[in-house]
Amino acid sequence: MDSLPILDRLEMGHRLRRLRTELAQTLAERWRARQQDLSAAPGEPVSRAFDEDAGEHLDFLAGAVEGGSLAAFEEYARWKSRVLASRALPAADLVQDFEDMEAWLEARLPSTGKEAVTRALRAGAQAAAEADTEIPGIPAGLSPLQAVQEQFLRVILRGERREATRLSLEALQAGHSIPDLYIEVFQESQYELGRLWESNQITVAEEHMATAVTQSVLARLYPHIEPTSPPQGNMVVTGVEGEMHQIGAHMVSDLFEARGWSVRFLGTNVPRAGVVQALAEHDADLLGISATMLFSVPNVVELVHAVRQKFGNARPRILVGGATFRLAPRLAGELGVESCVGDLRQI
Ligand code: B12
Repeated sequence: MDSLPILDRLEMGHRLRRLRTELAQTLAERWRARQQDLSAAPGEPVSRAFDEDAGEHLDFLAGAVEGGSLAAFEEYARWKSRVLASRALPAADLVQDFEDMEAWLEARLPSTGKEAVTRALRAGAQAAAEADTEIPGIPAGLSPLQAVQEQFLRVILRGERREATRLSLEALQAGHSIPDLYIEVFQESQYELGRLWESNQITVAEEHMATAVTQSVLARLYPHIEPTSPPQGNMVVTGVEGEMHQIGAHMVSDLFEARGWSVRFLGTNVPRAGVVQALAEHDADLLGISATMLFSVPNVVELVHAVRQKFGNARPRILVGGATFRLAPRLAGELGVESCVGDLRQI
């Protein structure tokens, strides 16, 4: 994976994604055959959503290959193990899935890049076999805003928009800064929502509701952001096509505005042509691209390419951030863009 050029990795990712339906059938057949062999074993046979699992395995495998990161697929294997274990589904199936995939893909992939796929699957199988299925909680005792954060989380999980706004404005009046509130309270609560969903303690609907409350609080705080620095230039911030996670990009937009940038925030899942048009209309000096999911790698590459093709290499500067770039840290360098691999505190 280390030595494979990015174009070869993208080509391999594309091939892998096309095998989705066939792979789902194959994993299902192999799994059923094994269930029959085990039919004397105690316990009810478990049904599995093969379309979903095979699609997810391929999406993340492709993303790891495209991003040039073995560690990203290991991270997926650990995450998926935790998700399965917390839903009382057998995490051991995952190791078997990856072994089945390796055997099945052997005859279906070209030699260029096949080794990268094999290595990722083996690393994934090992990570799944060794995975600790305990889900870590919020690091304790780190923030003076911890009490507010805990209260905020309880309130958003109940869907109480008014109370969430009141709490946040109260913290602001008590002298806490907007960046501190964003990171210590909202970001930590959002990350905790993820862990609660992952460990099957909240439903998708509860997670959506809580996120909607956080978004409405961000909107209520916006008028309190006063640009402090002298004007820095024009900026466009967007999430890539296919990417639904928007709050990170939203926070980045607000923070850059506070630092003197004139920001146009496009939201997320924006088609490439729309981003290019917005850059031209806003005469942008800087483009901020946000991506969370590993499977967003091809859309990040295509967006950077489209921007460079239209405007050249010098302007706008491009800054990327979000979990995708933490998982695939070499990608930004390969694309010739700046990156923020941590959170807003690093900017
Ligand atoms: C809310 C949420 C959703 C919502 C998003 C709604 C919305 N309007 O944003 C919805 C329901 C749409 C969603 C969907 C999915 N989600 Co989701 N989601 C989350 C959750 C709980 C919170 C995200 C969030 O708000 N984070 C808070 C922000 C502030 O943090 P941030 O994005 O990291 O941003 C900071 C930095 O990264 C950085 N940054 C970010 N962008 C940029 C850009 C620039 C330019 C810069 C400089 C910096 C920067 O600065 C920000 C501020 O510090 C996360 C949990 C998590 N750990 O993030 C899961 C999570 C990301 N989701 C996850 C999953 C699996 C999914 C789905 C696949 C679920 C599914 N089966 O459908 C889909 C994928 C959809 C898609 N195509 O994108 C997993 C990913 C696991 C993995 N292995 O990758 C997570 C981690 C949950 C979990 N613990 O299991 N999700």
